[in-house]
Amino acid sequence: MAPKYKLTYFPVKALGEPIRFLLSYGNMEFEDDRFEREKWPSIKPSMPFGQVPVLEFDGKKTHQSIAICRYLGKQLKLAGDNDWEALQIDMAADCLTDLRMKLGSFFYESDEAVKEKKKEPIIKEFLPFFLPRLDNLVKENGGYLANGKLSWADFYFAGILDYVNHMAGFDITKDYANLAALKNKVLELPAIKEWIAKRPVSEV
Ligand code: GSH
Repeated sequence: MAPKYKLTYFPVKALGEPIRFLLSYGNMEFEDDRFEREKWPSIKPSMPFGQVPVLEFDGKKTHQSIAICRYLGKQLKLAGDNDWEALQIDMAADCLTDLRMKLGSFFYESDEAVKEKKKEPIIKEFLPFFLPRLDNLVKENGGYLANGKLSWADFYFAGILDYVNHMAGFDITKDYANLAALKNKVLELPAIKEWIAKRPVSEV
């Protein structure tokens, strides 16, 4: 029988990987549909809002990586035990989106001179402000992003980290022991280790 879930994405980790992590953690069999970049123009019109990742199940296409992770988190009891806990998880996840968007705001700039100009305040001002706070959040939460326990936001963090590091140009956890430990904790989960051992190799 075909797997119940099909994840359609570029042949990279990036925004697809947290979803792959959660599906793997939940032992939810999925088709890992990675398409070649040249095929994207013909695929784009069939995606709900012309973007991926898209997770298809029960005959429906779902999109928006955070929304999908929140949904899977609920299925896996990784979404907090009450509204307050869910809010803590959402806040952490939205911080990660802010981080990704900040880095993307210079990374995808094609004019090298403009790129450097946009990059400087993000690397020199935004990251030194943001990363200690994120690290401290993990410290205050006993090694997790929220509520002193594992949540879908931790999978989101570990899943997008290679992509974030690639855009930053260095490992953002290098000076932040709590962030590095959180990454390792997620990557060392048996189901995630098993997924990483069998997933296709990709830089980002
Ligand atoms: N907010 C969306 C999410 O979190 O899923 C962003 C999705 C997104 O930016 N997808 C990119 C994409 O589909 C790839 S990472 N790019 C191709 C395009 O927009 O044509």
